[in-house]
Amino acid sequence: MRTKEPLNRREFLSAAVASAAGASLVGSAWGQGRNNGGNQKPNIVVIVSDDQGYADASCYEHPEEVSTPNTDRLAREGVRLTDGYASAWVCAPTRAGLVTGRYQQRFGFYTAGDSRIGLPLSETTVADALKKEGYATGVIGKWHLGIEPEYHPLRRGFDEFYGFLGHGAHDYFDLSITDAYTSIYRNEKPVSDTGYLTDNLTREAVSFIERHRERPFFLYLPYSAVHWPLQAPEEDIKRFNTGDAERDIYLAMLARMDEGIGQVLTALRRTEVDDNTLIFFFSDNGGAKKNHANNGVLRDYKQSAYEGGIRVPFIVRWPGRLPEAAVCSEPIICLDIMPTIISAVGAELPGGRVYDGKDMLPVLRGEAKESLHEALFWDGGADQWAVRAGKWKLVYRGGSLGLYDLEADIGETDNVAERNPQIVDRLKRTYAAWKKQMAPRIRRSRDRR
Ligand SMILES: [Ca+2]
Repeated sequence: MRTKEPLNRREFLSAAVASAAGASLVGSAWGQGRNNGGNQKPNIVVIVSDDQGYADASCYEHPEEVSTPNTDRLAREGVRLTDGYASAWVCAPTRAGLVTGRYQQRFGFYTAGDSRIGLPLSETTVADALKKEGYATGVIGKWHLGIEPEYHPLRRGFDEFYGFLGHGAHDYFDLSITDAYTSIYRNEKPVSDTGYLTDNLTREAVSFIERHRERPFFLYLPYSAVHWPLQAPEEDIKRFNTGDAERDIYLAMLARMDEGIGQVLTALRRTEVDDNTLIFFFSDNGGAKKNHANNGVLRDYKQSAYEGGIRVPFIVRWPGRLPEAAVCSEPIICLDIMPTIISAVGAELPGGRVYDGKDMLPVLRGEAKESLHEALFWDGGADQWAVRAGKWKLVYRGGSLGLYDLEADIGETDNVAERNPQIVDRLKRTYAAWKKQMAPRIRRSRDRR
C-alpha cells in the first residue's frame, strides 16, 4: 500500500476555518452562475458508485494500481470523509435510505430482495421534495427500488429516467430490449442501445445537465459500475497488469466510471453552473470480493457488517460553500444526504415522519461542536447487525457478538468484548431501543405474486 497520510483533525479544522473565512468573501458571488437567473437555489448532483472498495479511489489510501483522478478532484475541491458509511452492506437498502433520509428499516426495507417489491409508496423521496421546489429531477442508472409501474422513478418524484429498474446488475454491452426487468428504459419505454453502459449513463447525465442549465436541477446518477458482471472495453483492460486478470477488468470499469465523473464535472463547468452545484459521491456498499475490489485496511467485504461491507469512499463538494481539500473524520451516513440537500436548497423536510439523517454541512465546515450522530445502525433483518457509537462498534455476525475499538483497531481484528462488558451492554441496549422503532420486513401484497 502506498501510504498517504490524511490530514489530522487539527489540520482539517484549520483548513476548514481558512475556507470558512474564504466562504464569507465569496458568498456574494455564490449563485451567480448563469443558471437560475435570479434564482439562487443550488443544483444537486448525487453520484453513487456500486460495490467500490474503500481503497479503490486514489484519494484514499490505496494500492499502486488504483488511479481515479476525477474522483480525486472532487476530494481536492471538497471534503473527503474517512468515516463515510452506506446504510447497508448491499445495494438496494442503501438506495432506499438515501432517497428517503430515513433508516430503510423504518419501512421494512432490509435486503436487496426487498427491491423486488419496491420502496413503499408511503415514503416520500428527495426527488418528490425537490420537484416541489421547482427542480428538474432526473435519475440515470440503476434504480433498484421496485419494478412494478407504481414504483417507477417517474412516480417517485423524478421527471426523467434513463437506466434499468432491476435487479441489481446489468450487462454492460448487451443493451438490447429484453424483458421488463432488465431492459434499458428511457422514461417508461424500453429502448435498445449500443455501446458501453457506463459511457451511456455519462452521456445521459451530461445531456441532462445541458438541457436543464437554465433552472435548478437534481441529478441522481447511480452508476452500475463497478458491480458484477466484470466487463470493460478491451482497450481499457489492457491498461492494467496487476497479475490478476479479473482485478484488471475491475480497474478498467473503475477507470471508465471515473472518466465519466470527469465528464460530468466538465459539463457543469461548460454550462457555467459548476459554482452553484452541490455534489455528493459515495459507494452504495463496500467493495465486493467477487469483483476483486480492495477495501484496504478494512475487514471483510460487501454483505458484511464489518467495516469492509459498509465504510466507503464518500466525498462532498460545493465550491465556495464547503472547505477545499479537507478531510473529515466524523462518522456520516448516506441517510444524511437528503436532509443536507433540503437544508442546502432552503426547503423543509416533508412532514409527518421521523428522519434519521441530519444536515452534515456544519460538520463538513468544521463548525459542529458535537457529533452528528450519537450512534449509527446497520441491520440486515435477521443474520447480522451492527451499531457504532463514537469509537466503539458492536457487531453481531455468525451468531456471536464482537466489540471493536475503531480508533485503535480499524481492521476489527481484536474483539475486546470480554474486557468491556459494560460497553457491550450499553451498545446492546442502544441497538435494542433503535430496533424497537423499526418495522417488520415488507411483504408483497396478497393480490400480487
Ligand atoms: Ca452495491
